[in-house]
Amino acid sequence: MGLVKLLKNAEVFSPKPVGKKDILIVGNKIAVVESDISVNVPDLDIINASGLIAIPGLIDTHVHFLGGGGEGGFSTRTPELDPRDCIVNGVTTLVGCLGTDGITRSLDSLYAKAKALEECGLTTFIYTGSYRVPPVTFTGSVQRDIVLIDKVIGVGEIAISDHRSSQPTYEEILRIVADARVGGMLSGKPGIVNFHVGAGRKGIEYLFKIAEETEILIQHLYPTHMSRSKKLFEEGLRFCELGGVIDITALQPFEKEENFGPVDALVMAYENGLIDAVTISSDAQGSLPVFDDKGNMVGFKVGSVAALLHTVKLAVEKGLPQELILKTVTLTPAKVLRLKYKGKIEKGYDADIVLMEDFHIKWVISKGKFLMVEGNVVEPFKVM
Ligand code: FWO
Ligand code: ZN
Repeated sequence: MGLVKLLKNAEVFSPKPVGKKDILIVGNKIAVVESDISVNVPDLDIINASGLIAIPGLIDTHVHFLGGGGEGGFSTRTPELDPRDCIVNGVTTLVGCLGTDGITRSLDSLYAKAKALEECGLTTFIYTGSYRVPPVTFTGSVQRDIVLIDKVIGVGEIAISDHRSSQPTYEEILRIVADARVGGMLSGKPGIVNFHVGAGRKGIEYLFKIAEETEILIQHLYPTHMSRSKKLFEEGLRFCELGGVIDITALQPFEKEENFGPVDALVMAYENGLIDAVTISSDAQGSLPVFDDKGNMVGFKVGSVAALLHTVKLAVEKGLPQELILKTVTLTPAKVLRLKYKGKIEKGYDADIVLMEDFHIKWVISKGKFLMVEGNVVEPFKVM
């Protein structure tokens, strides 16, 4: 495989639809997106992408790299992420987190797994902390973690309004957000706090208070699981009207959309003109527990990265504009994470490109490297 690759005649969604184009890749970058590119260099890889659509590699901002779970005892812990799942589902950039179990799941292991996934050709980042406040950290301070640990881009998933949270006070949450913001400023990172929002009645009350009563910019507040209920999502849309971005958890391939779910949320966001303020993440490898009214876990499933494209497909089949739905898993998360060169198929951007036909992925290119060729995942995998 050479350093120069030419994808011919793809229907490009950048995510804006730009029609049939050739895409020239040089090294790990997109060099040109044009019609009829002809280039003459040795070792040129030419891929005939006729009949395929090209979308930017998907960006998943909430993945339990190590697995999570444990809410029903040790036997309910969930398995760690297999990089092949990411490639098969077109996810090329991921942010890893710890969840309920911040005791037996460590930040050191999370960092190591993020490096392992990077060795397999993906782009990874992590949140410091876990559900609990005060947050577990590498260095004793979330601000130092963000400034000194290269892959740390923020704090999360900090649980609020949930029977599994540490019942943090508003002041504790405010201090974490303030430290994340300055940590981000000092290191050129987003300095976001990814909040796990449970079903509790206080919803994202704390986040509104921070946005409305302090100098902290709303972009540092990134609540997830916001389509957990219609009521919570409506509260989330009000947060978007203040300039915030909210994240919803994708519908897992094995789930049925009950009374309210992510696709309903996407329709509601679209109808309110707020689709650009919504991202979708998978909660992959996290546990999706079900509790009875006494708070006992009565069952659980495991999240999958497959949920991202699955939810995009369902939303498109429901008639929502493909380019706007694609933005929720490409350009919008890239903006939240302040990844200047991700989330678009455009000159100068990282060559993270997925070629697919009817949502069946045929080729995956990540940072200019083939990770999937004609439907087959490419070895070598340094991990597995
Ligand atoms: C969500 C991750 C939940 C873990 O509420 O937060 O439990 O640590 O593995 N998952 N607790 C899933 C719902 C959004 C369906 C997590 C989990
Ligand atoms: Zn969560």
